[in-house]
Amino acid sequence: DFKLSNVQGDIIVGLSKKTEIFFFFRVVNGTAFRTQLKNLVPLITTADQATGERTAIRAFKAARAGGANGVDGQTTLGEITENAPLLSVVGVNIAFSQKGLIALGIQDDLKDPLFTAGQRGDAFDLADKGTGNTKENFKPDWDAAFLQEQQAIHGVVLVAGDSFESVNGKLEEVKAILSAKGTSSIAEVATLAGDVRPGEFKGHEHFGFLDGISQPALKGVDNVGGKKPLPGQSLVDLGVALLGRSGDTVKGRASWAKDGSFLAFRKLPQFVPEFDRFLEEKSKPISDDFDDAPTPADILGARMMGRWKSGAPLRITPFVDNPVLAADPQRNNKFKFNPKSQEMCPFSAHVRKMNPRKDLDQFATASIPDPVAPHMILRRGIPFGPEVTTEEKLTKSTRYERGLYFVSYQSNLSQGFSFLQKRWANEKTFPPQEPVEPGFDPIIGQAHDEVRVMTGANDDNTNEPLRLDRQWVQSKGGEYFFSPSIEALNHVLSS
Ligand code: N7H
Repeated sequence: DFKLSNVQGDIIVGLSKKTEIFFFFRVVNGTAFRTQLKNLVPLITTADQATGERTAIRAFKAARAGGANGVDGQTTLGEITENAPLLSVVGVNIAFSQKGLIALGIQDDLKDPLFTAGQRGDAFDLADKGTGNTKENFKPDWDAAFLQEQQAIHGVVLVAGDSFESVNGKLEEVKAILSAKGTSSIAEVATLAGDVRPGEFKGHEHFGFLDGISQPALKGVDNVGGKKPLPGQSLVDLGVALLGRSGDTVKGRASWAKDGSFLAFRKLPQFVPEFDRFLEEKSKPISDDFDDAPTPADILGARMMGRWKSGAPLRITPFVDNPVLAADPQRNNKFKFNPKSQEMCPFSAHVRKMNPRKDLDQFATASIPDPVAPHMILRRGIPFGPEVTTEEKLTKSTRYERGLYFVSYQSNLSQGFSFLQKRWANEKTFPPQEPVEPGFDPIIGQAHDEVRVMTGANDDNTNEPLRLDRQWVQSKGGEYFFSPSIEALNHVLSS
């Protein structure tokens, strides 16, 4: 009974995004909102529409390249954004916080305690920066929009597409529907806009690394109708992403929650000049003199990430970048780690912490053959903020806020985003490698009052610890949302 047309498009396929606006709102008139939402549903981009857009983009690209078709099943951010301006594609999705569901009169418990409590309630355990040293008295250092108590965020409209004009135009359409007949059912809490980076940096996040390479493939979606996962791509149960599907182990959820997904939104500013300065100062001098020898700073950055900026994985090419390999979807994700060694890629490297391919095989069981699979998330973020200015480069300090609007989808927040942050990124002893302590994820690992340390940064002496002077990614808040199925939007949330 599974239909892509019943699932919001950002969850399963991903909306094509060169620009994306996150419009955070509160419901001020629940009755009016329920009526107006009914008229909004036809604007919501479903997963089958999003698939159609990708196919069109791929065909367009193939035609322009003069024949060869793109690789099916996966379109990189770069591929989409490169062509989107000529195709004009705009998508809309909507999701609700627990307080939002209550404002609509929905009393059902979705059985996800982190969603119920809201992200503010998880901030201390995520080890976000803030004041107070207990969960009870903790006040995170977040942007005001995410700290509102009286004016709490009830929902978010995501509008993504090829240009700010088209995306903004679509958002105006959405707002008009939600204020039809002179009754505005919502009030704006905050509007945030993200942009894919310009020119040669498209698809790369602000530290410079290519993003969006590795995503899980979903059973029943990515392995049917002639499609198959890319080499190295994990094929996971549909229920890892969608509630009520095989692999969602939570029982007793309301039936209307089926085919919805929890959306974790995080505003994650990145301190880029400071990051670059660290790489320059702390990398070990090298005397490599072969063609294309990377700089010491590039080597250290790659060891912290587990991939070169091009996207090429260290596990395949540990000493020198390989942009050709990086650009080949048949090869750029086809690797597993050697659980015994961090010579080629540090145990704590961001991509190894977040997907410890083969490192956890000792924990495999008959019912969970791949212990990483239940923790996989669909990543749908977008960078925000301007390029680093010359002045910032010279002074090596951040003046203009920039970073990542992180978005992930999962059927269970305490298995997905929240788990990855707390149990793997922030956990010094993960992956378990006694007597070696891998240390923090140098990119996103967080600690309240501890200087973060990683090992494995120096490939000549992998046990040598490296002090990570500061965090270069620092959360400014966010919220947990539920992105319902189209049926639920039509028949349960609206009236
Ligand atoms: Fe990460 N980055 O650009 O530096 N991430 N991430 N992430 N991340 C990945 O493989 C980045 C964050 C995951 O399957 C790549 O597609 C930045 C959070 C997962 O091999 C790069 C930030 C969480 C993967 C980045 C950030 C994750 C992944 C390699 C914050 C979850 C896939 C590209 C500002 C809690 C791993 C790729 C795999 C990959 C970056 C945040 C999770 C380059 C800048 C908060 C699961």
